[in-house]
Amino acid sequence: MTAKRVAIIGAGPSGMAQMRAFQSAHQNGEEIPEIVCFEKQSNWGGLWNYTWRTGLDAHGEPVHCSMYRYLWSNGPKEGLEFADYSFEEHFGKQIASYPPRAVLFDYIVGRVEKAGIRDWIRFNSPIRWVRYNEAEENFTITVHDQIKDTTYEEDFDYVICASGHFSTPNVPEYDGFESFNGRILHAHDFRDAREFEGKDILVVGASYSAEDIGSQCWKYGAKSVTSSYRTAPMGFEWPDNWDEVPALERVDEKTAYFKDGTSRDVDAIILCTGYKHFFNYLPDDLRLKTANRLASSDLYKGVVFVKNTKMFYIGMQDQWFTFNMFDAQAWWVRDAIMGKLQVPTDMKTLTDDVKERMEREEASDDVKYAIQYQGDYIKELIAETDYPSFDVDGACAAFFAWKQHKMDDIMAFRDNSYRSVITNTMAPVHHTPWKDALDDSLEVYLQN
Ligand code: FAD
Ligand code: NA7
Repeated sequence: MTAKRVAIIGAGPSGMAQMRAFQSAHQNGEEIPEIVCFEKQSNWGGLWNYTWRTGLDAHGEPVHCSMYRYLWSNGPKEGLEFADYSFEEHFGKQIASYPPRAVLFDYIVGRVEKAGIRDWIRFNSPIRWVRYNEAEENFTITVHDQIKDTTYEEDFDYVICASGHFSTPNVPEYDGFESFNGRILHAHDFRDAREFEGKDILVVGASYSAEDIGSQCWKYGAKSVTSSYRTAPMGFEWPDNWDEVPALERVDEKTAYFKDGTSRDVDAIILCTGYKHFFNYLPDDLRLKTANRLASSDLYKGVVFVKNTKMFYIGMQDQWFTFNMFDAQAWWVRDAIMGKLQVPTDMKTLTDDVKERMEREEASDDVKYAIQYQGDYIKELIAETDYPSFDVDGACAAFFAWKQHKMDDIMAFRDNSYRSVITNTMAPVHHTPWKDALDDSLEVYLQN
């Protein structure tokens, strides 16, 4: 019998978790399917693979990266640590709790380098199309080899979509945008906060991107930050030169007008208005359509596509937990594919599971409830596989403390430290307060 073939789309944190899951079974002497991971970028790491580019990449593909220079982890690393590869194992010591992008990139790459799975990945290989063949019960994937500039097709028994959902911007338009004299950009195209030094900026949105991009600009010398919310304010105690105002209504050449009748002159407008789940390589019968939420539509156990149970999705939820949740999902999907876990075959069982998850998510809009909800989801999945169990409630506690630290001082929450739930050691306090740490290179960050 020939080995089953599994295609993984994307070598970001989710795809890397999936490869590590299969490699770990292989390491334990189990027979695993043939794995091929297709990655459109020339390196792994997904969003964490930083580029200065915006718009189109060197091959004319939309740039995947939505991260920016000077991005530091927006939550404590104690909430995302891998259970099978601690920060201490990677860095040889415990490190401070809010690592900059380059440090986290180094960490996630360290685990897969140790696993030796880079050969499973075909880089510079965007997926163009996926088709399910009813008769053969398999998939045909069309791939573009950007180096040879050829397209080819290959067949697989299973497809795991891990292409992320924070790269295609949701871009609203407001009256007057076409005649505004300054720059208008979406968070996806924001790169270097120094561009806005001395400028009055308007940030539209009230979630993570608005908070963090506004904070970056403030840190690197923006003259003022105005943030505008549609539904509810972020509600932090902002610095003196930061005002939070109601919804934007329109702009003219240099002035932004808000719902409460106030207005102010601004030099640039940054739309921190979120992202779309966007899969232009998937036909209707395989394409996930969901809002950015904790209980995704149409995913049994949050990973199996109910309309075709040979198709899986990793990392499609809104995220409190990230790397360790992708691990929990990846181990579960591996075992479903290897027949160690049974996926129901009747539609009602599949969709009842989705419905139950959605109702439970909607039962409360309390933040702690949401964090615990996602923590419980991780516990549920890892209880069914051999992923090393860890103190998920301890990680939830780190998130609760983080939330409080943000309320205490939004420009200083990253100066706190937390205890690892993997190695049980306390992180050191970082050597420099976040607001003064202008050089955030790996070398400087690790000087503790
Ligand atoms: P991605 O990282 O998006 O990776 C998807 C991969 O799929 C990419 O490599 C992409 O090139 C590839 N791909 C896409 N389309 C195709 C195709 N057609 N063919 C082949 N390959 C394809 N999380 C944290 O834990 N901490 C943070 O501080 C944090 N900050 C964030 C800041 C920003 C601005 C954003 C946008 C997200 C942040 N996140 C953070 C969350 C982030 O979603 C996860 O950390 C993680 O990157 C998600 O991994 P992923 O593999 O699911 O998706
Ligand atoms: P989010 O968390 O999806 O938030 C999007 C924000 O944009 C949210 O505040 C929305 O307001 C707002 N929004 C969306 N559409 C509009 C329009 N049309 N007008 C005004 N405001 C709008 O995206 P983020 O980019 O902040 O975060 C995504 C990930 O990046 C996250 O996981 C982080 O780790 C980093 P609403 O509250 O719906 O009124």
